[in-house]
Amino acid sequence: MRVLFVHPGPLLYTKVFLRLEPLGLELVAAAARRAGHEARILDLQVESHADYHRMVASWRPEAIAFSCNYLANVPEIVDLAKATRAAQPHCFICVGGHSASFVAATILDHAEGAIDCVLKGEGEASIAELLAAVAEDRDGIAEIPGVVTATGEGPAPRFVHNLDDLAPARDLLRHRRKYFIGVLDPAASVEFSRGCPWDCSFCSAWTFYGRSYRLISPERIVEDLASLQESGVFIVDDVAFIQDRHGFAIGEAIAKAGIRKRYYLETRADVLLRNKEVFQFWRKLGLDYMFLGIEAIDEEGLLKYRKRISLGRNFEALEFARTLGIRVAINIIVDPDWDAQRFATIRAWCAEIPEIVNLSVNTPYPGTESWLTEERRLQTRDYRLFDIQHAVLPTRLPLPDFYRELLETQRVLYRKHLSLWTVPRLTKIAGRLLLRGQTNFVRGMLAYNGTYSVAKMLADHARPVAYQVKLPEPRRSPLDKRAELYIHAPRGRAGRSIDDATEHFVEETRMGATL
Ligand code: B12
Ligand code: SF4
Repeated sequence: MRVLFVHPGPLLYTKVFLRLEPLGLELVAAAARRAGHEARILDLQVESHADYHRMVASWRPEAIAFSCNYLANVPEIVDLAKATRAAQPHCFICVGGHSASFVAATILDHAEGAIDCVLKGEGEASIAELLAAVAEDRDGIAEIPGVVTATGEGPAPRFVHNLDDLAPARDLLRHRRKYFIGVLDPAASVEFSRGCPWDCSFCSAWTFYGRSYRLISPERIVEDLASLQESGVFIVDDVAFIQDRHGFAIGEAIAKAGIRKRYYLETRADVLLRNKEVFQFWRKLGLDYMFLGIEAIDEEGLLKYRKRISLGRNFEALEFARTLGIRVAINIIVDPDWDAQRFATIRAWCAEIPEIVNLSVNTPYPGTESWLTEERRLQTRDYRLFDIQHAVLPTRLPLPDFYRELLETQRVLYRKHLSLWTVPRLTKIAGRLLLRGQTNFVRGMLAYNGTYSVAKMLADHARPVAYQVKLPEPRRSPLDKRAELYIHAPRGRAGRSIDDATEHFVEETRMGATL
């Protein structure tokens, strides 16, 4: 069958700071190709809707599979599906990915028959079976693990048997040089592990994978890295190097193979402090950029996000990260409840520290524990605003003032970040990238003012809303976590490839709300 795999368009963030290779979609496309299908990928982060419609009209795919990792992309995907159904009534249309898995039935409702099914969970595990059923007997699709149709739901999604058996179809991307993060331009995405053993109530990384944590072997990772043209590598793991042994083993295999890349990763402050030597070793291998989720700069804020780490440990982690001599970015969660004074405090604090500070607005997401357990007063249910750049919870300040403060703070931070670079490195790096024909980083910098403006943010809120996020039913009984929360059923300790000491460390630092 001819199968077109589609990644939806960019969100606000992607226009300025980074744009990443759609690794999950490449893995699913590879599984379809292995099963004998002809696969193509279209990434709307770098191509247009006109390109999409042209491809559908000329290539006439028999099936189209959309990737929906981000809730904010739901309306775009539903509208594309409706337009496609009108033009090609016999084409089978399905949606998969992180967010789609949590709101599968609602997506089908919005689509009014234009989407045949949502395939929940890891796409590689069932895509071949789904496509086989589409080719032979469309009525049989409801029997496939993870499938949700308008009339019912199949068995629970299956895990991929062994992550080492997978290889992304990187060759199917049509514009490989468009992916970057900051000065790592171009950058490819690589996976070292999958899942997260912690259980933060505001996060859906663990509910998707049933608190499992699986590793990819150093041999397989080296093979993948060696095949990459890109000098930059974005490690997509939720928390990098949880298990020190794995981090060392990958590093040693990379050193032995003589691979030289520049890496970006994200980790937790307590993991960084626990596994200092691993990060020092990776610095020598080319670790260039690290993202630490600090979330708040006061105990009250940490308590709010129920982070089981003290402020002191967070600052200790920052101190250590500084000794590595790499670029460190930290994330601060902006609460819609903040007043002007609070923004001013953050601006003053951020001006004093050398790190790049990223602001994200506290946004509740379906798929998280807090979505189901906490009373939510949303001021909007417009999917497109659930991108952690807009405020979907009611703001204490009038909305225009909130955005004014937010963007002013972001602008101060961005200016600080740029000035750190300007003298004289930024100009040199930008020049070098432009000479190599890599314009993503420079274009991103130039796009900042056009992308982030109070008028534009407010206009985003004023758009007509065709589809609204569905609120959870009011609770009458306590949360049944297994039934209501997880996409992949938890396998307990056996599902986590970590040693006992690390399991103990996770137990001590997780929120402890679940299995
Ligand atoms: C890497 C990452 C990014 C990368 C880019 C990812 C990309 N281009 O694909 C960057 C840094 C750009 C990013 C940014 C953001 N991210 Co992000 N990101 C992740 C992260 C950590 C891993 C994703 C990943 O690559 N995993 C590895 C691959 C192999 O898995 P995968 O993509 O999920 O694909 C699998 C399945 O989902 C499924 N699948 C995927 N597509 C399809 C398609 C079909 C047809 C099928 C059948 C199956 C299927 O099968 C795949 C293989 O098993 C996830 C957390 C997580 N664990 O999922 C958060 C996550 C997806 N991001 C999140 C958020 C909030 C954001 C931002 C909005 C935050 C911000 N700072 O502004 C931005 C917006 C990005 C944008 N689109 O513009 C949230 C999503 C919340 C939501 N419900 O919408 C997550 C879940 C993190 C979290 N814990 O809350 N992100
Ligand atoms: S440590 Fe917490 S916030 Fe980070 S990915 Fe895991 S569950 Fe999510």
